[in-house]
Amino acid sequence: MADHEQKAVTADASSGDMIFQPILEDGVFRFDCPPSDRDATYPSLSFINSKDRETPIMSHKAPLYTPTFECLFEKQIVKIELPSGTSFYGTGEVSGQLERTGKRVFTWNTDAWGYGPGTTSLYQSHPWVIAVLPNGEALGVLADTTQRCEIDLRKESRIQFVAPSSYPVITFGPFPSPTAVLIALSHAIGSVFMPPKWSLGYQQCRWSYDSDKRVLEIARTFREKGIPCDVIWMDIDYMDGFRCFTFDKDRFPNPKSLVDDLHQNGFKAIWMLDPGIKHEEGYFVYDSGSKSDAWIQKADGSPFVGEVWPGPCVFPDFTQSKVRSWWASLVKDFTSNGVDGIWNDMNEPAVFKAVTKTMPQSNIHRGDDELGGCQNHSYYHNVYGMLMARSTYEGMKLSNENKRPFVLTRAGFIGSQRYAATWTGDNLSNWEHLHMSISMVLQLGLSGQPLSGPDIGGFAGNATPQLFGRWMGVSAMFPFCRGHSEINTIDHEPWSFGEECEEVCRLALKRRYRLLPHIYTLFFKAHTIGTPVAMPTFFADPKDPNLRKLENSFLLGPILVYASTMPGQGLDKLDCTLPKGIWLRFDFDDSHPDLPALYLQGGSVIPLGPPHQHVGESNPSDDLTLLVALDEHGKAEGFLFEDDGDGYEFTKGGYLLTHYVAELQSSVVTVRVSKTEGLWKRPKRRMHVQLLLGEGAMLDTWGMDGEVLQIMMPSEQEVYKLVSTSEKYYKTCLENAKRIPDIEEVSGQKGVDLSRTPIELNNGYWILKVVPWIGGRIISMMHLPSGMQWLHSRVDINGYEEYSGTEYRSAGCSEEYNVIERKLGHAGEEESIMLEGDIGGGLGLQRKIYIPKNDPKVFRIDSSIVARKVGAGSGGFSRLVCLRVHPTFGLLHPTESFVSFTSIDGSKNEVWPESGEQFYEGNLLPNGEWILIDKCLGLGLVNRFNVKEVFKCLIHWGTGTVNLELWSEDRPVSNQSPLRISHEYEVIEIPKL
Ligand code: MIG
Repeated sequence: MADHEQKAVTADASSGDMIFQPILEDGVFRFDCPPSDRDATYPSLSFINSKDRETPIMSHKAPLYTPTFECLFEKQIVKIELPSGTSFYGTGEVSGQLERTGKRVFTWNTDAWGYGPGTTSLYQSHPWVIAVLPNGEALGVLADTTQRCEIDLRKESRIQFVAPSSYPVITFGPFPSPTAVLIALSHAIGSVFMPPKWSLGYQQCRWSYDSDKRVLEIARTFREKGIPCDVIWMDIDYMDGFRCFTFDKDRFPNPKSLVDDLHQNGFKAIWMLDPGIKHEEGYFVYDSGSKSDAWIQKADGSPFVGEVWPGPCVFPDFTQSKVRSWWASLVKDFTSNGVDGIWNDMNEPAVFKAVTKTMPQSNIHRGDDELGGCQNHSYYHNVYGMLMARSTYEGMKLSNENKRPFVLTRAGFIGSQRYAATWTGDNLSNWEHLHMSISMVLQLGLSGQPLSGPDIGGFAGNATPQLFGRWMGVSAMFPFCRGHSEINTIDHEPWSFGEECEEVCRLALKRRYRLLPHIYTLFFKAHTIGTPVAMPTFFADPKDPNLRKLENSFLLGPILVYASTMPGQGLDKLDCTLPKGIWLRFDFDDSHPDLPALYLQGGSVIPLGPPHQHVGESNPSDDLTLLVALDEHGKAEGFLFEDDGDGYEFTKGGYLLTHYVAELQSSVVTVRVSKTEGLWKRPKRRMHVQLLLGEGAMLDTWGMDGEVLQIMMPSEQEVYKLVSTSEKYYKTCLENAKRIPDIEEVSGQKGVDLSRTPIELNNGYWILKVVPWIGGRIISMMHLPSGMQWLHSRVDINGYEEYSGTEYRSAGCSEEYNVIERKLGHAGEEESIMLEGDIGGGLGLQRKIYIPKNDPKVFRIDSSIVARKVGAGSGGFSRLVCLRVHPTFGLLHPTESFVSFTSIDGSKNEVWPESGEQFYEGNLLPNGEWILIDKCLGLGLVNRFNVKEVFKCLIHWGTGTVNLELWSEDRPVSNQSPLRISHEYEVIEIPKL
């Protein structure tokens, strides 16, 4: 940087403490940078009432923590320093560990197919952090900007946001607990819409049930097999040529009658609507949208056309109220086909054949003034999905004021819970993703969105029986519970993985249905008060630092769910860490090693219903069960919310909220109604009280709901006996349960399943996951110091692979490796693995991957094609072969990534995504190294190689990916002349600005 530039920067820079104003309620503050006028900030899109952010309130409190700011290069950097021992959460829909310290994410809604634990931008944006202080109090911090925002939690006890100037920062608290922070947050951003009760049942989806016949067959099978289910989903293939608001004439000739059939059997139907509208004259949606000038524009004012499923598409500009009404009226008409819910996909928005995977940032949205007015796409990108969901929600509401809309959206922004539920996108069918799904659901809940869940069983790839069963077991306890799978995977229904898995799924879902009155009550509270539904375990005792990183368990209200996410390790081998206090295990006589354990917190009462097949089957006069766990003072309490399960009568008093209490006094436990609310009369029904004693033991009694019930507490000795008998019984149940066989374990010989289990190399700097599968894939390259996963893929596609041919996915694609040697050292020792594959014609592909002891920052790969038994007839030479190294790196910031190198002839090169595919040979070949640079992260991945071995280099930019390929020359090999390429990778820091 030249001197004069340096000066200009310094003069321009401003920094200091942010100034505050109390807003909303006691303990909530808005902070701004003093030199930038408060009024220069854009309107809030996160707040339910954006005026609340602009309106100061009277308060005598002053903030405890004041953020500092710095303005540099039109970026506003905000820092908050907190006491050491603070733990971070939130940041919305994020993969990886639950406790966020050490992590950095970027809010930029991205179609993140097959994401990994290190992916820094997924489908939704929540510029929001909850800091749990050492004393258990919590502070919430919102960077209220729609623009790309870096949330940097890499430094212990420090939050840093970086986003374009100017934006306000809102702090909530410190309040006494993280729950109190979430309640206060809901006053700002609104709470979750009240879900119809059926949407809390199990839902079955796949891409796609592609005919009405198949849909009905799936529905029938659920009923025949006695597996509860409420909803069947229609993915994109129901449409006529992917045109939204149409139905395929052959496969879905009469949607109305299909839905009637489904309804008759107690199922609801949900249909997909994408934002990409086929650019085709004569198609009614295109024509009417063009007439109302509804499309997002390019910088030159013409409609932007981008490719998605239907081919060339235009995109509704949901930032305009006029366009939202237009869309809502289409939705309204669509709903008359008996549509119960709508699924909004691809609304990041995702665009094919673009390296950024989305539309150009220079596109123009002519947004409403109250949203920020006319702006380019970078301003509205992160809220596009939320505004689409909002418009869809409004359309459903228009069609029937007396039904609650149900919308599921893939993209979202903090605040989108007002309109839609969400799921965690295109995950992978593996154990790591099963594990991550717990934290992801929890983080969304900590970021204002309580209604979420993963694709159960995993979207991409085929599940194994045990993985599927376990996933169902955990997910049956998640707020949103839906099985889904990608096109071309094997069947992923609960009965697709053998009878043991089917039984586990049946048990898991029956549990869920027994708990539905409880889950529904939690949602009523979430909707009316803003309390969370699924919470991390530490919520039970935020002061206890030992709970803050627990990822295998979570709370569903006062229920603690404890799951194993390790293959082969069932519940029987799990050591549960429970919060302090009383936690009493219970089950429905359904304990199984592949299902999670359930505990009820002392002091709670929860309502249970009978195990129905679907929500519509239940009615108010069903027997009610109360599960009671007394606290150390012999007391317990809890709620049951009941209403029509749909519609809005509940807002006019049409409901019954019952507060039950239990109390132990002189050896008698009395259970009674302490308070009720709402106009509904108490139904005449029997009530069963089950008093938990621990280890599954219980005492019970029957009576009528509304009356006082009593249970005699036996002597301590007797209680002890009951508990130990029950414990023994539980152990026998677990031992005798029919476990789900694990294919990965049982197939002892080499083969598909065995070789698909990754081998991990880990030296504290790099974690590499290698599968000796096609191409000898490295499926994950995680660099610990930067926290970045440079490459991640499925076992069967992409990642780092090597072929013995120049054609991509050629015959070479069948090159399967065996592990022939493996040294997994302890920290500081060399870690290595040798792989070998037979490529026919007497040739072998050999590869050694190792992390040298003296240089742990790099890892090396030596590969060669060697002659093993080359026939004498050919003079000891093989056919022509080429060794092709083919790594596919994931780009976290496709617009800010490029490849940099100096050629042999000394020329310097920067290769950006626009260049598509480029070969370099001869003097233009990189001189022994090239670097993949991510400007946004300030990091580069260096790839060094021996120029004598490399004949050609290829850069190929894909959709959010880049291949940096090394090709050997193309020649025959003999015993004396193998083909070889040795290369290594290292991560370096690149100065950021
Ligand atoms: O480009 O509609 O995440 O759930 O099945 C893929 C097909 C489009 C992505 C969604 C997935 C859905 C799929 N969609």
